[in-house]
Amino acid sequence: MATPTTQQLAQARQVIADAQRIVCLTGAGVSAESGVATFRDAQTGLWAKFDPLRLASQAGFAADPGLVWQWYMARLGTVEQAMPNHGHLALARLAALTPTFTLVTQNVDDLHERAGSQNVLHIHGRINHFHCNTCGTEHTLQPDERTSELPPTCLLCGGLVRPAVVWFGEALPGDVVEIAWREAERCDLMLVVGTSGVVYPVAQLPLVAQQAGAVVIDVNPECTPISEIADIFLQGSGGLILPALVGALSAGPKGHPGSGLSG
Ligand code: BV8
Ligand code: ZN
Repeated sequence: MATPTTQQLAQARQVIADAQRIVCLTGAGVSAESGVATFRDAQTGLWAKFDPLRLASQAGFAADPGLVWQWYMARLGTVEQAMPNHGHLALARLAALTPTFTLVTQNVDDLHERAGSQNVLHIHGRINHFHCNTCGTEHTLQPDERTSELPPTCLLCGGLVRPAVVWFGEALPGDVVEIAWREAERCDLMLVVGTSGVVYPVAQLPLVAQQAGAVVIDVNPECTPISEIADIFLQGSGGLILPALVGALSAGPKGHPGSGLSG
């Protein structure tokens, strides 16, 4: 696998140091080094014979609510065991050093928050939040429900409880979409990490930013449709490249010639 050249890294560092408004879009790849399988790698072992697009859908839940519930409880268990990695930590540090930083994640895990990131925009929801699939009433997960064969039932209407994630065919949270698109149209830099860029409408965000004049930097061990349009494609893992990009940044005011980059 190719690694970024010193020149590419230096160019990316300068763009980051000069950026006043950054939007960062992350996908499953940023959590891979924490032991949370990516969506495409999730179907290993027990779940190998199940299509994630089917499991993560109303149709899948209607057809076999127990199977879908157990899949999410298995993923929740993995997420809770996991720890933020150097990639998550570097993004939290970059946010602290950037005047306006918006973190949009497709991930349903809470590793960005546990790394210290604030106001994380979960555009596809969160796996550790629950609500009734019928009336929407929020539900607090009880310990015994984690191992139950079937999803819990809603205390208000008796409907089935589901994780507060966005399933395929479902609308994204309007308030989050509004902020993500607005900030994408106003940012200097769109930093994309660990996404295959195949799920819509989120996969459009880097193009929205680029068409509004922002620089797009993509970090991924594999070349994806987003890598193709990126101004700078840094081929490698988030856990290695993000600290290399952010580590050099000092706490000085951003945007001043040569500032932000120590040593
Ligand atoms: C909707 C929550 C309509 C659930 C998720 C336009 C064109 C084509 C299709 C569509 C379209 N518009 C809509 C669609 C349909 C569909 C869609 O996009 N289908 C795809 C599959 C073709 N979109 C929808 O259904 C959306 N809803 O359109 O509703 C509507 C509108 C109004 C009113 C009513 C309805 C909803 C989409 C959201 C679905 N929910 N997640 C759950 O998690 O269980 S999507 C889920 O999958 C994730 O959130 C994420 O978005 C996606 C997985 O992608 P990635 O995160 O990128 O992960 P992946 O495994 O694919 O790749 C990992 C990458 O990391 C790789 O590139 C790898 O190389 C890299 N990597 C690996 N290791 C590392 C690394 N990178 C860095 N460091 C490492 N160490
Ligand atoms: Zn209900």
